[in-house]
Amino acid sequence: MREVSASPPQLVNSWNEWDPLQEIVVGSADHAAYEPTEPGHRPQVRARPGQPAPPFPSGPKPLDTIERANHELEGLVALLESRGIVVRRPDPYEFSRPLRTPTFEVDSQYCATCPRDVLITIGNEIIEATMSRRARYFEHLCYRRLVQGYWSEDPNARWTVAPKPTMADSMYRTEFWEWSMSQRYEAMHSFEFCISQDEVVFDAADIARLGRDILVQESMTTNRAGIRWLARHLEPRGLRVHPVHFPLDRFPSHIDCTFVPLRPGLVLTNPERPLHEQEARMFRDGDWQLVDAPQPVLDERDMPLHCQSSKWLAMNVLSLSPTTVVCEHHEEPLHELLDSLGFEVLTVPFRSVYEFGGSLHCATWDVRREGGCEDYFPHLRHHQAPGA
Ligand code: DAV
Repeated sequence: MREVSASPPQLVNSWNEWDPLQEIVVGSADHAAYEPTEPGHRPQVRARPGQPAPPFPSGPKPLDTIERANHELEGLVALLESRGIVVRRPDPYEFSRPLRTPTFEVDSQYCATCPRDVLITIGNEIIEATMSRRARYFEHLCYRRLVQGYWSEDPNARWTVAPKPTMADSMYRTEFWEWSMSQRYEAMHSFEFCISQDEVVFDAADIARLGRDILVQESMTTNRAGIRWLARHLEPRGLRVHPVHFPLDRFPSHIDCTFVPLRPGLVLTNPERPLHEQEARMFRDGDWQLVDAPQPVLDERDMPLHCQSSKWLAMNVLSLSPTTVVCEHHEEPLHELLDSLGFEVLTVPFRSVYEFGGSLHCATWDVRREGGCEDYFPHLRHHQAPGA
């Protein structure tokens, strides 16, 4: 007689940004290329004072740049493994190759350093984002072997691929890049950026998970149709999708340098990008603390030359549990703040990864954390989410 087999493993389970971490994917800088100029992105070298900015490079990134980033990524892997966390890595992919689809062409692709932008775990479901930039259209391929594996081994895992947009010229507003600062200021409250509203577009990193409540930032990488798609997909499962806006951020892209939930009742916020007054109500009414991050150690002008993210990568931290956070090694003012809030602060150097698209939260994708779907905002019980 056959023995009754043990219950199948639960491999895919993550409901929020802070529950105890068990399994995670850490990105890689292997075969990365400089991001190309395209309608959804205009990379620029950071001009040093008194010097004109040279043109942004193209083609593969230099080997020593890649090696430095990989070294720091390995440091993160070692730290996570020393804490008993299972770490997986993406498959290699040659990013300097051009891409040609029926609706667009682009000279090269980017990298597999930031799985956070591409994939998100919501409970037992893995969602592959539509993506918003041409050079990142096929980035999911670096993670397909892993996703396929999770899906095969965990019979409860769900795997959803969001509809791929055309990324044709018509999907973008190229004039966005020519707007003057005063035009941007005027446009601040209309939340119109470089992608139009015609197709479903979102990057996974515009989403923050708080149990039943899912925040999605409207941005240069996520439009209103993208948020509607997520709401229609998730709300029948009992989740509440909240579009969120940070009116002072004129170039918003990805929520994790702006609004970073750390544990039930506490969010690390960006003092230069407050949450829209009305949207902050759910936090105030639920007695959540919104605590501003201190100024980052690096000024904008000291950030790495080819880094397209802001100095606020400083607050792009990774939670290992509601009491343990990993921060970039040099960000001492932030370490002190988190320490005073009762966290154990672990650190790794990570600045060499910045030009590959992000810091510790961006460069990871949590697949499994302990815990289930909690309602951290019970006062919203009668909330009707818009857009469904
Ligand atoms: O503030 O520049 C960067 C996010 C990178 N994935 C910022 C957001």
